[in-house]
Amino acid sequence: MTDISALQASILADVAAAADEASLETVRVGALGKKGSVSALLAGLGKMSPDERKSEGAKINLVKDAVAGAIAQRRAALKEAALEARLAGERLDVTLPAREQGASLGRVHPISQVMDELAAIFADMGFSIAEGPDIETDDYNFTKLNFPPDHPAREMHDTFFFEPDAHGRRKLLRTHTSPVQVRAMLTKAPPIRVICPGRTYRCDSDQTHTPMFHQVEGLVVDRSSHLGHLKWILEEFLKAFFETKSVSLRFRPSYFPFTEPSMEVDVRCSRKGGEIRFGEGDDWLEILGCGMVHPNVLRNCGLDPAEYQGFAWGVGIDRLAMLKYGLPDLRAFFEADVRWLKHYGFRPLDFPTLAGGLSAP
Ligand code: 2U9
Repeated sequence: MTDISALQASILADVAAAADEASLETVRVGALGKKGSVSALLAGLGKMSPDERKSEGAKINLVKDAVAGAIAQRRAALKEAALEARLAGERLDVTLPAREQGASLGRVHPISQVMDELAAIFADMGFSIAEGPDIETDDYNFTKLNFPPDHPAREMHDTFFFEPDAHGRRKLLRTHTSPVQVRAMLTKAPPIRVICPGRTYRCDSDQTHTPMFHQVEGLVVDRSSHLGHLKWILEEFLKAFFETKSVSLRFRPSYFPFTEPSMEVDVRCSRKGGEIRFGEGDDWLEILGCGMVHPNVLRNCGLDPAEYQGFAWGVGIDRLAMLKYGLPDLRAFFEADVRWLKHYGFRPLDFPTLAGGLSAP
C-alpha cells in the first residue's frame, strides 16, 4: 500500500470512528484543514516536475474527494442519529389520559362556553366568525349604521367615549358588535354569512346590566335573502342552543336604526317552579331582536340595495347563559371569584360540538 493510500485508509477509519459531530470536525481539520495531512501532500507538489505534479496531484485530489465525501456522509448519519435520540427522549404518548390535576382544576367560563356553543351551531349552518376592535369610531358604531346625528344612543349617558384626538374625533367603546358586520360588508363580497360574538360596553349598571357585557350578532347578505330565511335560522339556532326538539317564536314589530322592518322575537316557554322550559307552555320570553338590513346601511357599506338584501339579529350572550344554565346574578360573571367559576364553570375538555352534545359531556 502506497503512503497516499495508507493515509486515505487511516483518515477514513478515523471518520468512521467519529462518535459525534465535534470529533468528526477534528478529523476533518486534521485531514483537510490548512495544516491537515492531505493539505500537506498538496503543499509538496511545488517541489515536483510538471509530469510528477500532474500525476501526484490527481492522486491527492482523489484522496481529498474521498475524504470529503466520507466526512459529509458521516456528518449526515450523526445528525440523523442525534435527531432520533432527541425524538426518543422527547416522545409524548398522546394516548395517555390528560393529567388529572390540570384538566380537573381548570374551568371554562359560562360566557366562553356559550360562545363555543354558538360557534358550533352557526358553523354547522355555514356561518363564519367575524371579529373587530372593541375601541371603535363614531362612524362605524353609529353613522354607517344609520343612527341619526342626534340619536340619544350617541350621548355620554349611554356610550363610553375617549378624549377627542388631535382632529377632535372621539373614539368610543363599541356599544354593540354591529360595527364588525359593517367591516365585514366593506371587506367581503356577498354572499355574506357571519356571526360576530364579542364584548360590548354601555354606561349601565344594575341587577341585570353591567357596563361590559357580551353580544352575538348575525348577518346574512345575499341577492334574495328574506324573512323566511331569518325565521328558519333563528328557529334552528334556538332549538340547537336550548337543546329542544321544537321551538315556537313570535315576531313583534319594533324599531332599530339599522334594520327595516325591525322585530323583537319572543320564544314560547313555560315557567314552572322557577324553571323555564322552551318549546312548550303559554308564556313568552323576549329573547332577541332582528330585522332586514336597512337600505341606507347597505349603501353605507358599498352595497346596492336594489341588488342585495340582508337580515341581521342580535342577542345578549350573558342573557343566553343565564337562561340556559340558570345563573342567578349577572354581576357575579365578572368578579373573577374562583368559587363561582368552580361551581358554574365547564370542564375544559368537554368542548361543545353539535354531534357530541352542546352542554352535556
Ligand atoms: C348591521 C346591520 C344590522 C343587528 C341587530 C338587534 C336587532 C338587537 C340587541 C338584542 C339584545 C342587542 O344584546 S342586545 O342588547 N340587538 O335587537 N341587533 S338587529 O342588526 C344589524 C347589525 C349590523 C350592519
